[in-house]
Order: sequence, then structure tokens, then C-alpha cells
Amino acid sequence: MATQLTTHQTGADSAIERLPRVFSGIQPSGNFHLGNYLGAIRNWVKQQDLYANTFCIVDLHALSLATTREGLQENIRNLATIIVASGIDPEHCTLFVQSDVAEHSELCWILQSVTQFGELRRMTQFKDKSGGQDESVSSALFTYPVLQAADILLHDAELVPVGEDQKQHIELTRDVAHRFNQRYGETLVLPRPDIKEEGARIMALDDPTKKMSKSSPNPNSYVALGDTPDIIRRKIKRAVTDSGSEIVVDPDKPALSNLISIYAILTEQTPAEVQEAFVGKGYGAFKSDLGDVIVAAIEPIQRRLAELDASPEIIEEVLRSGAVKARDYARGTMIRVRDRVGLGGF
Ligand code: ATP
Ligand code: LTN
Repeated sequence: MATQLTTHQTGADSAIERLPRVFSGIQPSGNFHLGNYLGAIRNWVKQQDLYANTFCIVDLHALSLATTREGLQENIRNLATIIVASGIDPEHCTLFVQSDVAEHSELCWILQSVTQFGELRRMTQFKDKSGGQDESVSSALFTYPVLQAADILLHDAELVPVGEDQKQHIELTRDVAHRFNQRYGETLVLPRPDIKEEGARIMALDDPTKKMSKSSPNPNSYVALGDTPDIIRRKIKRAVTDSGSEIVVDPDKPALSNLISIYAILTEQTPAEVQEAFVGKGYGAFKSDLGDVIVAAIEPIQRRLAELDASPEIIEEVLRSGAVKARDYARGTMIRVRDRVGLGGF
């Protein structure tokens, strides 16, 4: 039987391979929301022709908080479907599941040896997610950013498109890569975060001081991509607003500013243009229009979701061939890393 060569080996994707490399990851932890879409996936889609893209469903990261076998499997499948339904073209990008490429875990261990305990202790995501319970949370939650560094460095990413909350992790990745290179010689590519000004931090609908989050116990705090039009409109109607009646962007009105910013991104306007369009109209009219704008943005994605759900073999094949491509690339990096460090080789 002929060995199946990957596109990486045949050079069939050579035009893509010459583009700057991009890597990003997303956790299969359920409740994919508008913040994830506006802060991350929408940008991945918009820029997909400009870069050689690798996108990863980071199931190993999801283990840092308790999961069940069935829940995890379902979340991985759903997230892959959402990513493709949102417009990621699997012909142009590599989309794969992290645990299908064992090199991620291996590089994570090696990088732990050049990561300082104090660096990890300063990570704000650990402080937020451990909720002060650092005696009982998993140690995976603590070493989580090292696995993230391994994801990025394994794939030689120059750019990492993420929301604002991930900036600190990308900076840590740079520091770790720099320290590795100093100790072992130039080996790893130093990545830069790609954080857009707009959409980088969508706030919760029930509390504009917190980011919209999958793990919020209150489903009214986020618009989930699977919400029906009625639910979306109701959630927007119920969203907290600030005192007053005018539609104005104002740092003293964080709730309203958040809603205006969502409106502006989805209609490709500036917040000032949105403000202008609603002069003399009240919160009721604005929220009603915003509900319609979100529904209109999400509906085509939901339609594609339904089509893909009806043929699950499509996503299975996307993830299978994505894993082959990602493994092929990762193997090359690990040969380099193991050799530099002086590991095994017998
Ligand atoms: P949790 O909210 O439970 O912490 P999460 O949604 O932040 O989970 P991921 O699913 O891993 O975690 O995030 C995927 C991407 O979405 C990341 O690039 C992250 O920066 C971005 N993101 C998450 N929340 C927001 C938000 N509220 N606004 C903008 N971008 C966001
Ligand atoms: N930590 C990220 C998810 C993530 C990621 C990555 C993002 C894991 N590996 C590599 C960018 C690049 C999060 O919680 N949003």
C-alpha cells in the first residue's frame, strides 16, 4: 500500500507555507459565546487568507477544570463544528484537536524546565480561575500557560490572534522561548499577540466590570452561539444599562458602551457612527435594533451548523486530516528541540 504523504511533505501547500505562521487555540468548555466569536474566531476568519493558519481545540487545557468523558467529547465536536460554520476553511487552515498531537504534552514538559514558578504565580487567569482556592484546584490550572506556550512554539507561530485576556500568556510564551534560546541556542520563534482594538474584551451582559465568560453561572450574562433569536432578543433587552437615556459612548457608562461596541463591530461602523445613528432615540429602540443585528449575524452560522450537524463525517474528516498535518509539523520541531536539549536520540 502506498504511504499517504501529507501536503507538508509533498509541498502541495507551498504557497501557504511561505506566509507568516499563525496559531490560536480555544477550549472545548461549552457555551461558545459572542465574546469568543468577536474576540477570536471572527478575526481568524477575516485574516485566514493572509497567513498560514493553525487552529487548535485545546482539550488538554480543558482538563484543568473538572470534565466528564461524554461532556468533553461533545464539546470538542460542537466546537469544531462552530469553527467551521463560522467560516474557517479547512482547505486553507489546519484545524485539529490538541491531544491528537502528543508533541504538545512533550514540549510542555521540556518548557516547564525553563519556566519559573514565580512567573506562573503572577498569571492573572490562574488567580481568577482558582478563585483563591489554590490549595484544592488542579496543578494543571497552574501550569496551563506552559502548555499554551508549547502549543504556540511547537508550530513556530509568529502571530497569535486572541482576546485581551490572553495577552499575559503570550508575553510569558515570549519570555520562555527567549530563555530557551539563550540556554540552548536559537531554536524557537518568538511570537507576538494579535489583539484587535475592537472586540478584544466583550463584557458580560449582567455586569460590565466582568468579561463575557463561558464559565459564568448566569446564562443571561452571555449570548451563546446556539441561542434562538427569541432568547438573543430577550437577553439583550434584559442586559444592564447605565442611568440616562441617550445612546452615548462614555467611560462612565460601561454597560452601554459595551453594547454599542458589539453593535459597531457587527455592522462594521465606528462606535461614534452608532452613537450618531441613535441620536434622539432611547435605550428601547437601541436594544431592539441590537437584538436584530446579533440575530442577523448569528443566523447564517446557525444554518451552517445545522447542515454540518446533519453530516458529522465532514467534521470528523476535517479533524483527522488536521491532526495529520499538525503532527507532521510538530514532529519536525521536536526533532530540533530534542537535539538542542540533548534528550534521548538512541
Ligand atoms: P472562560 O470565559 O470560561 O474563561 P474563555 O471563553 O475565555 O473561557 P477560551 O474558550 O479558551 O476561553 O477563549 C477563546 C478565545 O476567546 C480566546 O482568544 C479569548 O481571548 C477569547 N475571548 C474569551 N472571552 C472573551 C471576551 N469576553 N471578549 C473577547 N474575547 C474573548
Ligand atoms: N488559553 C487560551 C486558549 C489557548 C490558546 C493557546 C490561545 C490554549 N492554547 C494557544 C492561543 C494560543 C484561553 O483560555 N483562551
